[in-house]
Amino acid sequence: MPTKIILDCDPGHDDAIALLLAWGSPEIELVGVTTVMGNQTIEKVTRNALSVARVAGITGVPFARGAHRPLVREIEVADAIHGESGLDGPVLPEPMIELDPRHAVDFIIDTIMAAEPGEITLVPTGALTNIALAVRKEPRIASRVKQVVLMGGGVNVGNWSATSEFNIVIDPEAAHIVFNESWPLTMVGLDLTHQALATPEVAAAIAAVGTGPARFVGELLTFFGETYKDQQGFDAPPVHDPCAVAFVIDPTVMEVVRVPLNIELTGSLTLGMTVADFRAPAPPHCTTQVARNLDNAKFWGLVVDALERIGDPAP
Ligand SMILES: [Ca+2]
Repeated sequence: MPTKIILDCDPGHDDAIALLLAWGSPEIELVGVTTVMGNQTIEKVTRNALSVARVAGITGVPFARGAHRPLVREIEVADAIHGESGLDGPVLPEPMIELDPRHAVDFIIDTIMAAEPGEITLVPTGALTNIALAVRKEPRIASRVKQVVLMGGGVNVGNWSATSEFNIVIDPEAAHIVFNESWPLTMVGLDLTHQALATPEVAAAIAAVGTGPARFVGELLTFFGETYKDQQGFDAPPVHDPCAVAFVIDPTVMEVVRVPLNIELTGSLTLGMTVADFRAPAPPHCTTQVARNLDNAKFWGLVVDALERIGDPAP
């Protein structure tokens, strides 16, 4: 039985690859895609999600637009990394599918409440605004989801500040809500995703697939690689978001450790830090875990296999 997921994303170069990985993997049933502002405005990331859907030939999956700003703070976009469109590099095709009329928050609630308990896994790869709003509006979703597997945060590593990762720090209040809920939560953070580098060997393996979607990913990685080199000094770009999807496909792709996690909301230097308490073994009530070592070959194998399964969809 495939795992049913809702991908909550802000495409975003790595979000786009996460969406392709989810769509091309038989272990996953994509029951919905929701968008949240982050890498760019909600209008741009939503349009990008629909363009990626066309590239991948995604049909029969609802797409719903979500939060246009963080809960408390002003919006902060990552145009230095993802460009003016949020998905600079390839030509983005005109979307073919219509958005679901519901707000993402209502879509998430409706989908989880209509499913069996333990059926839906939430995979957020952007700010946690939609997820926080959903669980505040309908608290029963906390006990009905199977788990939350999110890309965000990092143990003692940041990318938007010395201590903090973009998805968490742009809406730390939302992250605080999500990390303190009762659902099982896996944090796939920078300490893991910085091991998922799109090296020239990875780019060659993707190019060898030889399809339109594979070329699209190649163009995404070229742009992403340039901005990551300029802005963050990486020789090869870390491809964060597909790591969370990969964990749902095959949990053996990374090592995880249970540890209490919480979000810093008041630090003058550490706002949005994901604080992990490793002082003692995790207590029995601890519902959070953090991803550590990545099986790099297995991870990129999943991405290449997904692209091969997607093939060349009709335009
Ligand atoms: Ca993202």
